Amino acid sequence: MSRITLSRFLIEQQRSANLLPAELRFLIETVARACKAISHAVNKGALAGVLGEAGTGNIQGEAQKKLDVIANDVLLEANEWGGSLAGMASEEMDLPYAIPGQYPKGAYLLLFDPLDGSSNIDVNISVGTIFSVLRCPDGVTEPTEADFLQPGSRQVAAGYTLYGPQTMLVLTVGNGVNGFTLDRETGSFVLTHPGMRVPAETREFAINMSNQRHWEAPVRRYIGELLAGATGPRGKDYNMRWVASMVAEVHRILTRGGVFMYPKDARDPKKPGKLRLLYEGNPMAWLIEQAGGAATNGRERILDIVPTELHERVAVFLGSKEEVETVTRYHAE
Ligand code: P6P
Repeated sequence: MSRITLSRFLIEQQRSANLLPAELRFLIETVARACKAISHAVNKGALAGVLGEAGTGNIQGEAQKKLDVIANDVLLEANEWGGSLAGMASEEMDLPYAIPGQYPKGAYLLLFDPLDGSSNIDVNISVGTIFSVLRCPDGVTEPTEADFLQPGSRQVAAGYTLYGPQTMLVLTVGNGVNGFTLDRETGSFVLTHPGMRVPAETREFAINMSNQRHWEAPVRRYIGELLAGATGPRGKDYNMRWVASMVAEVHRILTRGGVFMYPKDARDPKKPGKLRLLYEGNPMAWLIEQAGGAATNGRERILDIVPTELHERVAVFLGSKEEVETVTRYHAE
């Protein structure tokens, strides 16, 4: 059977599902090309002198890794000239990135976490790029922060590239989730995981247990039941995973099920969570829902949240529907 590359897949989506205007197809291909360059840099690691701290910080108050800055620059440079975008926003940049005047503007806004999980870089554990595409409001050619503050339900494309044992790009444009593996010999992303689905039930959960004393009561109740296993109300034993790289956790859940949680905690009651809504929560929530799973902040569907600021945080409970619905129900009780 002939291999279906990302380019062919997108062309066929454009023809069949009419979900992909040419400008959006071009944007997705450009993001994929940038991720290939990031994959190359990540894989070179120490050999290219790209490990370790950049000596700078970002708006999140986090020390930037050299590869955070490299990945961010690769995505900006790859996407600024193509004519698909009116603007970009990144976890690594305080304000939105305006398309330089010498380039044509387009109808879309691109948001990304250029290298999620970068604390894992120096210890050679999987990291990833997360991206989300919104439509720029009609008539806006110089988007401001307000133009990015759209609920995740308005995304037109979302995905991630996981830099793991394989480099894989996983994408949705609103009609399911498909996974592509990078063939380094030809430089193509090849369709290897068509129609990814999240099983409704699971025996695997992912949470950073060291934060347990800071969780709200519904989360402590829910996790307590998982830990009680077959002796408790859930009637089955569970296993736990924590990679500290959201892209790796979400990929595992899209591949074999599970539930991923990063609850808000009592250390900073004003902060609704650790993860970022616009370029982590929203794209991952859409992918999970498109694959038959569920994604809430414990109280409401993540994709319904109307953002109030670009780097807004969010609590995340996503994955196998049965589990997400249970822990969300506990918040309401
Ligand atoms: P902790 C990575 O920094 C990240 O944003 C997600 O990719 C990951 O799931 C989470 O934070 C890990 O957080 O507190 O366990 O280091």
